Amino acid sequence: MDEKYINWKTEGIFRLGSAALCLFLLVFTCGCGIFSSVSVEDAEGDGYGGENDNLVVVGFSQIGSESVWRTAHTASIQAALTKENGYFLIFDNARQKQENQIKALRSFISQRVDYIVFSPVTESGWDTVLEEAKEAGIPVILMDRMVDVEDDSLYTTWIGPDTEEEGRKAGRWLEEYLKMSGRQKEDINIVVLQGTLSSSSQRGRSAGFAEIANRYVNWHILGQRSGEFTVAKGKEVMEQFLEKYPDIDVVVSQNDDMTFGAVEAIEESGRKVGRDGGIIILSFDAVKDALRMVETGQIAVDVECNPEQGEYLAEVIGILERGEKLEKAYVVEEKVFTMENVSKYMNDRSY
Ligand code: GZL
Repeated sequence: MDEKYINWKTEGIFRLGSAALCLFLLVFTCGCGIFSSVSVEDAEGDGYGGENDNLVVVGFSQIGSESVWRTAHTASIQAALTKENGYFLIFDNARQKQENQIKALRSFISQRVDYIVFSPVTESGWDTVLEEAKEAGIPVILMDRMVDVEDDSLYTTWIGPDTEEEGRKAGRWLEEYLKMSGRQKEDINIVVLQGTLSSSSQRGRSAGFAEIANRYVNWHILGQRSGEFTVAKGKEVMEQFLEKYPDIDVVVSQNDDMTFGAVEAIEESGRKVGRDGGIIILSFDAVKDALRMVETGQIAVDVECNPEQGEYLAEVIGILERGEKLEKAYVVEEKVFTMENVSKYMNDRSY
């Protein structure tokens, strides 16, 4: 994909995003929902005509609710696409199944929504349904994860993280740490908890980290297995790794939820985590509970993956509504958190 990456300054959007997200959480908990967000079934039932005629109708197929990050991602989009902001949001939770996403996309097409938005659970298998959306003249906006299609006219644009760069950032941190601690010549035994296999996030983080790891003959990736981005599976796989590899030095865990499970497994096995003689944990997402573990030293580095993409989506729809020039890709900005810098960001975190 020959994309022009645009790094929108997220200062303004980020602050707005956080405020919108806090509003969402406040309103949602008091039960006075402000969303026109309905499920696919409800929308197919009585539709959204009448008083909603002047709203921009968006069908959004979300992967599921497998992680803290995913919940924040969903909240960010629901907080941006409110009725007050001029949207009618039809939301579907696919529960990690591609067939549920394809069903939802077909439902959005039959309801003639104005825009289809989805985060593809895995990269392949989308050509047919995207052809159908193209035939129906409905723009498709990809969010978070990417599809692998021959013809990139099958989607209008993509908003998300550069997960390959995230993988490189983790590798570069480890490189630097080993140098600073005089261990750059030591044999380093590494295991990798992969995210959902064949998702662009898993493939990107794996490729980016491997690009750095392949420079060092003394870095040994002993095993890589999918923890499916969840706490439970992450713990289960970590227990298997501990059983099989008695001398693990580093765990690369491709999201914080798997990290929570992995740290539990490591500590239950009697081993420690941390830079002072424990297993070094490299994690991704940078959700608040994980950043607290960076502050305590249990997680050595957490590479941010920014889920607050709702404001970016609203900006992109605005560009399309105004018929202005649109880029093929919009990359969200992301930081790297370590014990040295994390505290100054803790109050900013809304997820
Ligand atoms: C990343 C996103 C991943 C997160 C996980 O772009 O797709 O999915 O890292 C989430 O927490 O489940």
